[in-house]
Amino acid sequence: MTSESLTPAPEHKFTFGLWTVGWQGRDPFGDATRAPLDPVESVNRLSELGAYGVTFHDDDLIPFGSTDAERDALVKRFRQALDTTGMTTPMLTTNLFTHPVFKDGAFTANDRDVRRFALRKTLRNIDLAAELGAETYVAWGGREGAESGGAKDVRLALDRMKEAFDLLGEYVTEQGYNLRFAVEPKPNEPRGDILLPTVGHALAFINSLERPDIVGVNPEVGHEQMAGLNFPHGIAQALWHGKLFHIDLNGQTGIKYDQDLRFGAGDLRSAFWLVDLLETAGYQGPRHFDFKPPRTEDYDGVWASAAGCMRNYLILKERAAAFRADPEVQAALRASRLDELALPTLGEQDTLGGRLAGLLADRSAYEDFDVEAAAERGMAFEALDQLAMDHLLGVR
Ligand code: 3MF
Ligand code: MG
Ligand code: MG
Repeated sequence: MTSESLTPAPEHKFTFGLWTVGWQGRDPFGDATRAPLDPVESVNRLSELGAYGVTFHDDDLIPFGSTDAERDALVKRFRQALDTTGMTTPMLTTNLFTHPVFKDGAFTANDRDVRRFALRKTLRNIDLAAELGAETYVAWGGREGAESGGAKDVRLALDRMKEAFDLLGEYVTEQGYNLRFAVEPKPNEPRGDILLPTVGHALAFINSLERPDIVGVNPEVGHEQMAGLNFPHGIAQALWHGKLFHIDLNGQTGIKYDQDLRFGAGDLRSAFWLVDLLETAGYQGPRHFDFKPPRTEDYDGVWASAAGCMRNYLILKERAAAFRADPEVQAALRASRLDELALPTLGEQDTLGGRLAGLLADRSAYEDFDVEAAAERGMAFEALDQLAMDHLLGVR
């Protein structure tokens, strides 16, 4: 492993939310442990570390309630930092969760005027996203949910959610913006239960929209793991549907609160398989980090944590490539019959005389099939997994 291959560079497409390195460490039990961070400083420091760009919620750059003049000045200054460093802004999003007005949600708040305000706030920031050349607009419905059963009619709330996405889709289409939406699922926190809790729920919801082609998902490592799900499996399915528009990388250890650890911390084996998948499946989008440098850290620790996200990705990319290139691994994959999984279940002879005719006439598929012998065959998965472990741990 060369130090060059572990040096982040813009071609790796590493991006960071302004709210990640800018998190001041305020949590439900404790005050901020770090001073506010100037977004321009974040752009400069992340650029020095080798990042490709930054992403942000409207309020990360333009504090809620700013006047138009203040907004223009902040955007101008920010754009100058982007121009000077060459940093990009591939994704923008809306903060529809911090202000108390969103305490019962935004697009699905019971209060109709809150829903209308949420739409206006989003449309305004979509204009900025287009202006800054973003191609993805993420929608995390953090407050879309409930703590109690009677508080939300979920079917009506989904009607309102669909209405919102249909309107936003109509807007970007009419404006001619080159912008696609990415729904970010999360099962809970800050609401007791959040709507569209997993990748699967989000994919099903997208199918009901008027413009499903411009809506995909932005899955986050920790969010799926909070639901006890296998993140690489969720990503594989999103890719299979052509819906992986964006991704939030971070670390999580099991079913608990949203830890937002740096990427690679938490479930390391899952991170290995995730990087293996992203790098072999042709995912072209940004490798976006949505983590929180722990509140124990000062700003040196924040930048060390951000650098660690990128370094861990590059280490895992190296390890996964070594795994795939290893002749013993290739033999082990064959021993586990992964090549056979790639074959269609029906063959050419089955299609003679109708699709099922061949299968129904094939005695070797049923009447003469040696079920007991097939049941006895080992799958050799343990040897394969140990090879993966050896590569991950750097002993091969
Ligand atoms: C919360 C999140 C969010 C989203 C963000 C992007 C504040 O758990 O992951 O971060 O990623 O809103 O839209
Ligand atoms: Mg999160
Ligand atoms: Mg996220």
